[in-house]
Amino acid sequence: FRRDLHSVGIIGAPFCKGQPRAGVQLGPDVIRKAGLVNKLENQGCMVKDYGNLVFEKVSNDEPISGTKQPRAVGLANKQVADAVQRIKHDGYTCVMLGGDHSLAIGSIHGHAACRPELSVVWVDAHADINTPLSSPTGNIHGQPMSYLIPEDVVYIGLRDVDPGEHYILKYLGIKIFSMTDVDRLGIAKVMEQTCDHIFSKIKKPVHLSYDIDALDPLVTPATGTPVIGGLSYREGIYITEHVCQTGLLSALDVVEVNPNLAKSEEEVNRTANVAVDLVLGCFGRMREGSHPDDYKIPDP
Ligand code: 4U7
Ligand code: MN
Ligand code: MN
Ligand code: MN
Repeated sequence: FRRDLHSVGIIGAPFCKGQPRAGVQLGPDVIRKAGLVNKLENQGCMVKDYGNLVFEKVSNDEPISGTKQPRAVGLANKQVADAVQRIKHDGYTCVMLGGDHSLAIGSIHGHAACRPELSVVWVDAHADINTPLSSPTGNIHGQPMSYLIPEDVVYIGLRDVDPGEHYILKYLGIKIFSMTDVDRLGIAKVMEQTCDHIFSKIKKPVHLSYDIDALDPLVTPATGTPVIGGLSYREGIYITEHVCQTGLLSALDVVEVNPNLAKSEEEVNRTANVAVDLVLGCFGRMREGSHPDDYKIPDP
Protein backbone atom coordinates (compact mmCIF):
# COMPACT_ATOMS: atom_id res chain seq x y z
CA PHE A 1 0.00 0.00 0.00
CA ARG A 2 2.89 2.33 -0.68
CA ARG A 3 1.98 5.87 -1.65
CA ASP A 4 4.45 7.16 -4.19
CA LEU A 5 5.39 10.79 -4.11
CA HIS A 6 4.35 12.38 -7.36
CA SER A 7 5.47 15.84 -8.39
CA VAL A 8 3.10 17.27 -10.95
CA GLY A 9 3.65 20.33 -13.14
CA ILE A 10 0.49 21.67 -14.78
CA ILE A 11 0.39 23.83 -17.91
CA GLY A 12 -2.87 25.14 -19.37
CA ALA A 13 -3.15 25.58 -23.14
CA PRO A 14 -6.36 27.52 -23.90
CA PHE A 15 -6.28 26.91 -27.64
CA CYS A 16 -9.02 25.94 -30.10
CA LYS A 17 -7.72 26.58 -33.61
CA GLY A 18 -6.95 22.96 -34.44
CA GLN A 19 -10.70 22.52 -34.94
CA PRO A 20 -13.78 24.65 -35.73
CA ARG A 21 -15.84 24.63 -32.46
CA ALA A 22 -15.41 27.54 -30.02
CA GLY A 23 -15.20 26.72 -26.32
CA VAL A 24 -12.47 24.09 -26.13
CA GLN A 25 -10.04 26.89 -25.15
CA LEU A 26 -11.97 27.00 -21.83
CA GLY A 27 -10.92 23.43 -21.00
CA PRO A 28 -7.96 24.24 -18.71
CA ASP A 29 -9.97 26.56 -16.47
CA VAL A 30 -13.01 24.29 -16.32
CA ILE A 31 -10.79 21.39 -15.24
CA ARG A 32 -9.01 23.54 -12.64
CA LYS A 33 -12.37 24.80 -11.33
CA ALA A 34 -13.39 21.20 -10.68
CA GLY A 35 -10.68 21.16 -7.98
CA LEU A 36 -7.74 19.56 -9.79
CA VAL A 37 -4.89 21.10 -7.77
CA ASN A 38 -6.51 20.64 -4.34
CA LYS A 39 -7.48 17.06 -5.05
CA LEU A 40 -3.96 16.20 -6.24
CA GLU A 41 -2.48 17.78 -3.10
CA ASN A 42 -4.98 15.92 -0.92
CA GLN A 43 -3.69 12.61 -2.29
CA GLY A 44 -0.12 13.55 -1.42
CA CYS A 45 1.14 15.07 -4.69
CA MET A 46 3.53 17.99 -4.92
CA VAL A 47 1.90 20.32 -7.44
CA LYS A 48 3.17 23.34 -9.33
CA ASP A 49 0.63 25.09 -11.55
CA TYR A 50 2.48 26.98 -14.29
CA GLY A 51 -0.75 28.76 -15.29
CA ASN A 52 -2.05 29.22 -18.81
CA LEU A 53 -0.07 29.95 -21.94
CA VAL A 54 -1.07 33.14 -23.78
CA PHE A 55 -1.50 32.73 -27.52
CA GLU A 56 -1.17 35.80 -29.70
CA LYS A 57 -3.64 36.41 -32.52
CA VAL A 58 -2.30 35.28 -35.90
CA SER A 59 -3.59 37.31 -38.82
CA ASN A 60 -3.63 36.18 -42.46
CA ASP A 61 -3.75 32.54 -41.47
CA GLU A 62 -5.12 31.24 -44.78
CA PRO A 63 -5.45 27.48 -45.26
CA ILE A 64 -2.56 25.69 -46.95
CA SER A 65 -3.80 22.98 -49.31
CA GLY A 66 -6.91 22.46 -47.17
CA THR A 67 -5.17 22.53 -43.79
CA LYS A 68 -6.86 25.13 -41.59
CA GLN A 69 -5.13 27.78 -39.43
CA PRO A 70 -1.69 26.22 -39.87
CA ARG A 71 0.30 29.22 -38.60
CA ALA A 72 -1.73 29.63 -35.40
CA VAL A 73 -1.45 25.90 -34.69
CA GLY A 74 2.28 25.93 -35.43
CA LEU A 75 2.99 28.91 -33.17
CA ALA A 76 0.86 27.57 -30.30
CA ASN A 77 2.62 24.24 -30.48
CA LYS A 78 6.03 25.91 -30.33
CA GLN A 79 4.90 27.54 -27.07
CA VAL A 80 3.54 24.26 -25.71
CA ALA A 81 6.76 22.43 -26.61
CA ASP A 82 8.86 25.06 -24.80
CA ALA A 83 6.62 24.92 -21.72
CA VAL A 84 6.65 21.12 -21.54
CA GLN A 85 10.42 21.10 -21.93
CA ARG A 86 10.78 23.57 -19.07
CA ILE A 87 8.45 21.56 -16.80
CA LYS A 88 10.34 18.33 -17.53
CA HIS A 89 13.60 20.16 -16.92
CA ASP A 90 12.22 21.31 -13.53
CA GLY A 91 11.72 17.65 -12.66
CA TYR A 92 7.95 17.29 -12.81
CA THR A 93 5.62 14.88 -14.51
CA CYS A 94 4.02 17.27 -16.98
CA VAL A 95 0.24 17.64 -17.27
CA MET A 96 -0.89 19.62 -20.32
CA LEU A 97 -4.53 20.70 -20.11
CA GLY A 98 -6.08 21.47 -23.52
CA GLY A 99 -7.37 22.88 -25.60
CA ASP A 100 -7.83 20.78 -28.70
CA HIS A 101 -5.75 17.72 -29.56
CA SER A 102 -3.54 19.51 -32.11
CA LEU A 103 -1.59 20.56 -28.99
CA ALA A 104 -0.21 17.05 -28.66
CA ILE A 105 2.20 17.97 -31.45
CA GLY A 106 3.96 20.42 -29.15
CA SER A 107 3.45 18.43 -25.98
CA ILE A 108 5.03 15.27 -27.38
CA HIS A 109 7.70 17.23 -29.25
CA GLY A 110 8.73 19.11 -26.10
CA HIS A 111 8.63 15.92 -24.06
CA ALA A 112 10.75 14.06 -26.66
CA ALA A 113 13.34 16.85 -26.55
CA CYS A 114 13.97 15.84 -22.90
CA ARG A 115 13.14 12.11 -23.17
CA PRO A 116 14.05 10.98 -26.71
CA GLU A 117 13.21 7.34 -25.93
CA LEU A 118 9.61 8.02 -24.86
CA SER A 119 6.63 5.84 -25.78
CA VAL A 120 3.10 7.11 -26.47
CA VAL A 121 -0.22 5.74 -25.26
CA TRP A 122 -2.97 7.52 -27.22
CA VAL A 123 -6.45 7.11 -25.73
CA ASP A 124 -9.06 8.42 -28.16
CA ALA A 125 -12.14 7.56 -30.22
CA HIS A 126 -10.08 8.80 -33.18
CA ALA A 127 -6.60 7.95 -34.49
CA ASP A 128 -5.64 11.60 -35.18
CA ILE A 129 -3.13 10.42 -37.79
CA ASN A 130 -4.54 12.06 -40.91
CA THR A 131 -1.97 13.80 -43.09
CA PRO A 132 -2.87 17.13 -44.70
CA LEU A 133 -3.60 15.08 -47.84
CA SER A 134 -5.74 12.36 -46.25
CA SER A 135 -7.70 14.65 -43.89
CA PRO A 136 -11.42 14.86 -44.76
CA THR A 137 -11.78 18.10 -42.74
CA GLY A 138 -8.48 20.01 -42.78
CA ASN A 139 -8.68 20.28 -38.98
CA ILE A 140 -5.25 19.76 -37.45
CA HIS A 141 -6.66 18.16 -34.26
CA GLY A 142 -7.32 15.13 -36.49
CA GLN A 143 -3.66 15.10 -37.64
CA PRO A 144 -1.19 15.42 -34.73
CA MET A 145 0.11 11.84 -34.89
CA SER A 146 1.05 12.30 -38.55
CA TYR A 147 3.58 14.98 -37.53
CA LEU A 148 5.14 12.83 -34.79
CA ILE A 149 7.41 9.85 -35.24
CA PRO A 150 7.70 8.11 -31.86
CA GLU A 151 8.84 4.52 -32.14
CA ASP A 152 6.45 2.95 -29.70
CA VAL A 153 2.80 3.93 -29.94
CA VAL A 154 -0.31 2.18 -28.71
CA TYR A 155 -3.85 3.35 -29.39
CA ILE A 156 -6.77 2.55 -27.08
CA GLY A 157 -10.47 3.25 -27.63
CA LEU A 158 -10.64 3.70 -31.42
CA ARG A 159 -14.08 3.63 -33.03
CA ASP A 160 -14.09 6.39 -35.65
CA VAL A 161 -11.12 5.99 -37.99
CA ASP A 162 -11.04 7.49 -41.50
CA PRO A 163 -10.07 5.23 -44.45
CA GLY A 164 -6.75 7.04 -44.99
CA GLU A 165 -5.97 6.74 -41.29
CA HIS A 166 -6.75 3.02 -41.28
CA TYR A 167 -4.44 2.55 -44.24
CA ILE A 168 -1.63 4.41 -42.43
CA LEU A 169 -2.12 2.44 -39.18
CA LYS A 170 -1.96 -0.89 -41.03
CA TYR A 171 0.87 0.22 -43.33
CA LEU A 172 3.03 1.24 -40.37
CA GLY A 173 1.97 -1.74 -38.25
CA ILE A 174 0.91 0.46 -35.33
CA LYS A 175 -0.51 -1.36 -32.30
CA ILE A 176 -4.18 -0.54 -31.79
CA PHE A 177 -6.84 -1.60 -29.32
CA SER A 178 -10.14 -0.52 -30.85
CA MET A 179 -13.36 -0.66 -28.84
CA THR A 180 -13.86 -4.09 -30.43
CA ASP A 181 -10.61 -5.20 -28.79
CA VAL A 182 -11.69 -3.68 -25.47
CA ASP A 183 -14.94 -5.68 -25.78
CA ARG A 184 -13.11 -8.90 -26.66
CA LEU A 185 -10.21 -8.75 -24.21
CA GLY A 186 -11.47 -6.57 -21.38
CA ILE A 187 -9.58 -3.48 -20.28
CA ALA A 188 -7.21 -5.40 -17.95
CA LYS A 189 -5.78 -7.51 -20.81
CA VAL A 190 -5.66 -4.45 -23.06
CA MET A 191 -3.47 -2.65 -20.52
CA GLU A 192 -1.29 -5.73 -19.92
CA GLN A 193 -0.68 -6.03 -23.66
CA THR A 194 -0.18 -2.28 -24.02
CA CYS A 195 2.65 -2.44 -21.48
CA ASP A 196 4.09 -5.64 -23.03
CA HIS A 197 4.25 -3.72 -26.29
CA ILE A 198 5.82 -0.46 -25.12
CA PHE A 199 8.20 -2.05 -22.60
CA SER A 200 9.26 -5.02 -24.77
CA LYS A 201 12.90 -3.89 -25.03
CA ILE A 202 13.53 -1.33 -22.29
CA LYS A 203 11.47 0.57 -19.74
CA LYS A 204 10.65 3.80 -21.53
CA PRO A 205 9.06 6.96 -20.15
CA VAL A 206 5.37 7.08 -21.07
CA HIS A 207 3.53 9.98 -22.69
CA LEU A 208 -0.19 9.43 -22.12
CA SER A 209 -2.30 11.52 -24.50
CA TYR A 210 -5.89 11.33 -23.25
CA ASP A 211 -8.66 12.70 -25.48
CA ILE A 212 -11.77 13.03 -23.33
CA ASP A 213 -13.86 11.75 -26.29
CA ALA A 214 -12.35 8.29 -25.74
CA LEU A 215 -14.92 7.93 -23.00
CA ASP A 216 -18.55 7.36 -23.88
CA PRO A 217 -20.50 10.60 -24.52
CA LEU A 218 -22.79 9.61 -21.62
CA VAL A 219 -19.74 9.88 -19.33
CA THR A 220 -18.10 12.97 -20.89
CA PRO A 221 -20.70 14.76 -23.03
CA ALA A 222 -18.94 18.15 -23.22
CA THR A 223 -16.64 17.52 -26.18
CA GLY A 224 -16.45 18.46 -29.84
CA THR A 225 -16.42 15.15 -31.68
CA PRO A 226 -18.42 12.70 -29.52
CA VAL A 227 -18.75 9.12 -30.78
CA ILE A 228 -21.26 6.65 -29.32
CA GLY A 229 -19.95 3.38 -27.86
CA GLY A 230 -16.94 4.60 -25.90
CA LEU A 231 -15.03 3.60 -22.79
CA SER A 232 -16.99 3.36 -19.56
CA TYR A 233 -15.94 5.48 -16.59
CA ARG A 234 -14.42 2.37 -15.01
CA GLU A 235 -12.44 1.42 -18.14
CA GLY A 236 -11.24 5.00 -18.50
CA ILE A 237 -10.05 5.13 -14.90
CA TYR A 238 -8.50 1.65 -15.10
CA ILE A 239 -6.20 2.88 -17.88
CA THR A 240 -4.88 5.66 -15.64
CA GLU A 241 -4.43 3.36 -12.63
CA HIS A 242 -2.48 0.88 -14.74
CA VAL A 243 -0.25 3.53 -16.32
CA CYS A 244 0.39 4.96 -12.82
CA GLN A 245 1.44 1.54 -11.51
CA THR A 246 4.17 1.28 -14.17
CA GLY A 247 5.92 4.17 -12.40
CA LEU A 248 6.96 5.44 -15.85
CA LEU A 249 4.38 8.13 -16.57
CA SER A 250 6.38 11.18 -17.63
CA ALA A 251 3.80 13.42 -19.33
CA LEU A 252 0.02 13.52 -19.67
CA ASP A 253 -2.32 15.45 -21.99
CA VAL A 254 -6.00 15.90 -21.14
CA VAL A 255 -7.67 17.48 -24.15
CA GLU A 256 -10.92 18.25 -25.98
CA VAL A 257 -13.08 19.25 -22.97
CA ASN A 258 -15.48 21.85 -24.43
CA PRO A 259 -17.95 23.31 -21.91
CA ASN A 260 -19.82 25.23 -24.64
CA LEU A 261 -21.04 21.97 -26.16
CA ALA A 262 -22.70 20.73 -22.97
CA LYS A 263 -26.50 20.75 -22.86
CA SER A 264 -26.53 21.82 -19.22
CA GLU A 265 -24.34 22.97 -16.34
CA GLU A 266 -24.57 19.42 -15.01
CA GLU A 267 -23.00 18.10 -18.24
CA VAL A 268 -20.13 20.56 -17.89
CA ASN A 269 -19.52 19.46 -14.31
CA ARG A 270 -19.85 15.76 -15.17
CA THR A 271 -17.24 16.08 -17.91
CA ALA A 272 -14.85 18.20 -15.82
CA ASN A 273 -15.11 15.89 -12.80
CA VAL A 274 -14.29 12.88 -14.95
CA ALA A 275 -11.30 14.75 -16.45
CA VAL A 276 -10.06 15.45 -12.91
CA ASP A 277 -10.57 11.80 -11.90
CA LEU A 278 -8.44 10.69 -14.87
CA VAL A 279 -5.59 12.92 -13.70
CA LEU A 280 -5.99 11.69 -10.11
CA GLY A 281 -5.81 8.09 -11.34
CA CYS A 282 -2.54 8.91 -13.11
CA PHE A 283 -1.03 10.15 -9.85
CA GLY A 284 -1.75 7.49 -7.30
CA ARG A 285 -5.45 7.56 -6.58
CA MET A 286 -6.61 4.00 -6.01
CA ARG A 287 -10.23 3.03 -5.78
CA GLU A 288 -9.43 0.55 -2.99
CA GLY A 289 -8.17 3.51 -0.92
CA SER A 290 -4.66 4.20 0.32
CA HIS A 291 -2.77 5.62 3.29
CA PRO A 292 0.61 7.28 3.89
CA ASP A 293 3.56 5.07 4.90
CA ASP A 294 3.68 6.66 8.32
CA TYR A 295 -0.08 6.46 8.98
CA LYS A 296 -1.03 5.74 12.61
CA ILE A 297 -4.49 4.78 13.82
CA PRO A 298 -5.71 7.72 15.97
CA ASP A 299 -5.60 7.11 19.73
CA PRO A 300 -9.01 6.61 21.35
B1 4U7 B 1 -9.85 14.48 -32.05
C1 4U7 B 1 -11.67 13.47 -38.11
F1 4U7 B 1 -12.75 13.40 -40.19
N1 4U7 B 1 -11.02 12.19 -38.24
O1 4U7 B 1 -9.65 14.24 -39.13
C2 4U7 B 1 -10.76 14.56 -38.72
F2 4U7 B 1 -13.77 12.47 -38.56
O2 4U7 B 1 -8.68 15.17 -31.48
C3 4U7 B 1 -12.01 13.77 -36.68
O3 4U7 B 1 -9.62 13.05 -31.84
C4 4U7 B 1 -10.84 14.13 -35.83
O4 4U7 B 1 -11.06 14.89 -31.35
C5 4U7 B 1 -11.11 14.22 -34.34
O5 4U7 B 1 -11.20 15.71 -38.74
C6 4U7 B 1 -9.96 14.84 -33.64
C7 4U7 B 1 -12.98 13.46 -38.91
MN1 MN C 1 -11.04 12.21 -30.45
MN1 MN D 1 -7.97 13.33 -30.35
MN1 MN E 1 -12.58 15.97 -30.51
